[in-house]
Amino acid sequence: MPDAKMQHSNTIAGLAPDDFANLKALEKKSFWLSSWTIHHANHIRPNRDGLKVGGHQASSASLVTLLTALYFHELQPTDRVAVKPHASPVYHAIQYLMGRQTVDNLKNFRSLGGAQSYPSRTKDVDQVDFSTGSVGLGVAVTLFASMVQDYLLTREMLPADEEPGRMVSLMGDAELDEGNVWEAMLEGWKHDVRNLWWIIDYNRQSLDSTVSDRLFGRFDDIFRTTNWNVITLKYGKKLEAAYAKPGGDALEKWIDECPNSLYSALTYKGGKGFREHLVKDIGKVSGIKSMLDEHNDDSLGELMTDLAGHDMERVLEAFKQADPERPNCFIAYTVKGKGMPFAGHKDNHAGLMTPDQMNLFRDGMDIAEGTEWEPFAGLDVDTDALQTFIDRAPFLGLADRNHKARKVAVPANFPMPQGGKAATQEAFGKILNELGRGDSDLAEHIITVSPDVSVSTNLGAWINQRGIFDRLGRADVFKDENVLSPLKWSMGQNGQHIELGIAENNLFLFLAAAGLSGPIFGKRLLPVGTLYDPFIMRGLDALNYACYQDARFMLVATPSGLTLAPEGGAHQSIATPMIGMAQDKLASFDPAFIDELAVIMRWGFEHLQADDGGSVYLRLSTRSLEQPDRDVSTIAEDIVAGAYWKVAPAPGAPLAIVYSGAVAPEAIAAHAEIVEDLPGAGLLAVTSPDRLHKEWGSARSGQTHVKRILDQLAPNAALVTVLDGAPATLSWLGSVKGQRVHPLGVSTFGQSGDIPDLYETYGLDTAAIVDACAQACLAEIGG
Ligand SMILES: Cc1ncc(C[n+]2csc(CCOP(=O)(O)OP(=O)(O)O)c2C)c(N)n1
Ligand SMILES: [Mg+2]
Repeated sequence: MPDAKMQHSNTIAGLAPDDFANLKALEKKSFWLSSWTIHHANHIRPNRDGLKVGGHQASSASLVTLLTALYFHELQPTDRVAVKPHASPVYHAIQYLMGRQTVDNLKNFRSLGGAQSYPSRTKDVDQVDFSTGSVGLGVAVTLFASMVQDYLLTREMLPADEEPGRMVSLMGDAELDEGNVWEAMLEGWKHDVRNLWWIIDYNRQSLDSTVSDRLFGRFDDIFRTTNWNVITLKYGKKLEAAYAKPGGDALEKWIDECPNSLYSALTYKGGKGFREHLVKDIGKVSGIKSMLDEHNDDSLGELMTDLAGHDMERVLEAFKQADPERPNCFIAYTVKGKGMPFAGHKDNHAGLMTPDQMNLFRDGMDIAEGTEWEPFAGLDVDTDALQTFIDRAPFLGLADRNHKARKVAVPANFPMPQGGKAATQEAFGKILNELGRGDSDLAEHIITVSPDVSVSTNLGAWINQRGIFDRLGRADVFKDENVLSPLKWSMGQNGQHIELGIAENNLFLFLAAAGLSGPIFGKRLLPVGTLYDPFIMRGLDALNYACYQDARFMLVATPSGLTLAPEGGAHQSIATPMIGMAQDKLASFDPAFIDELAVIMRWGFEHLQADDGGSVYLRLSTRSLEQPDRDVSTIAEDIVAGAYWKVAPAPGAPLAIVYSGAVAPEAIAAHAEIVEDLPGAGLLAVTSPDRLHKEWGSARSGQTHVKRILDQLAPNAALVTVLDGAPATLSWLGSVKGQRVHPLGVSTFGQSGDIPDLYETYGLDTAAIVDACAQACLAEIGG
């Protein structure tokens, strides 16, 4: 039987020589097109505002070989990729060659409607799998996507005959400085993550300079400690051949020990610089002199920078070493700006070739002037065969990479917790629990997730119903040992709750991945994530990232505000209502009563699925309030639109108290006091400052919900607004009709106390509201 070596003797890294030549041609073309796209945007396209356009030629050059190998050969239709943000031009060039991107978009790179600076799911036309931009986040989201895929696979929600996809991140080495990457790694380890590839573009440079040698020497160890399969792609075939010759050991030792900064500087200087150092350091070692004599400066420079991340054969071989049952980390040594005049220069991050340098570069690429955008200009392979090779790329097997997942039915009537006194947080738990009892479509598709605050955010009952997910299953030791607990904590393959460690970035990145489950995996999930409201700020960039990708999830933030009185200032959120207002693709609500919450949650599960919908943020409270006895259906639409009259004003009334959230009792009490003197005063409940403002802000003219509401007051009426949060959240209401606003709220850090003390201290109590009403009545318009 012929041995494996014999069988493959006619192939290069498993490819027929012609295919390999095609891949090399596409590598050259992707390199050219990405460099040219950036050059065109900066030097050729008219510039109207004088601002630097930018683009990253050096960072793109670094990843050309790896991206070419992946897209034209390695990637399968079910694989999903997050591309290093500043390698966007290479990504778009490759999609162009694959027929998924237009030349016009390349010409318009970084201008309105053109290819985006950083790959974008929502703004690019070429079906980006995961957006990137804020370094570290795109890396980690692949890990959570892999967890989501395992969830779907384990629960038999994906076709059994389909190969699971690999979630691939192509990352810059400096992305490893972002703590969120390590947070994700630890979480992934706990969950036995697999089908995951992180390919590190190890060019040993960041934005400002070269990166520290000390830390980077430890990375592979850290990965291995958490069960990653680490594959290092260090030297290319040319260098390996040189190492096999006399003096090769000394040469290899010299490169291995060369500090990052020196290696980068010499890469920039070229062969001459390397020669000087090699002669000085190891020139006397037998074989080195003849090795140096074999090379002129150019070819010596080529040899010394022959790193494996630029060697197609080595890259293809390395991909074969992946282990599907473990996460894989490829440390691919590369040169930032490889093949460019500023290769290795520490300042090359934003470097652009000058027009003269570009002319030389173009000649070197065998491209005639005027043929710069032609897909196959300057290539010395048969172009028909090349086109066939591209068309055969397995990656293209999925024509539309954005699946259209079916909608999940949302019951018309939602569970409505009853009871005289209740808090919104408690009601949230009850609503989920009620949903969890049944076997509705909705309950099947909800997945809850929390960073170690499941119990304290009231997910306990739901977890008891539906279980914690673990793809391998883990026993509930406390239960097995008969230790009594109201909470079941066994983890199994049918669970619908994902328990994360305390790391809010991980929560939001999980929500991003699970919230994209429909388009990415073809199976819609409705993720509900809980955390304490103030800690939204810990994961804010990841939240923003999730929204930017149009991931759909329900964020339940509780407890919130001063209402969390004994917990002290560090736990009392102030700015979050304004975050909720300003964050795109996130409809935020601050309900006071539990029937409002039920209405909002029902609507929310629809909104999560609407084409023009988005995610939903509920700011809840542990404060127990006396609940109104009413039929909420008559005001359901208003609750969702953002406001309703709790007590309608007399037509043309001079004053209204406007409240949002858990300060309702104080607002109600203050209103009861003032109507004695001002019988027509109104009491307005604002359930969503965000939705109210958004509709008003986007309607340049005409009626809006908030206008209709405020029309009922006098044109010069006073609005005393109050919420347990930043007062600016409601103070804009004065601009709707030009009415006067007296904004109450929390403007300074909280502290421990009980609600009466804190509300008095921060001016949210009944007396403060009544006082503000009195002042408003006394004040002259414009006074
Ligand atoms: C969160 C965040 N902070 C800062 C930046 C600005 N920035 C863009 S790229 C970069 C460094 C990139 O270094 P590396 O990841 O090694 O990529 P390379 O260009 O070397 O391939 C920085 C700091 C960013 N994009 N995101
Ligand atoms: Mg780098």
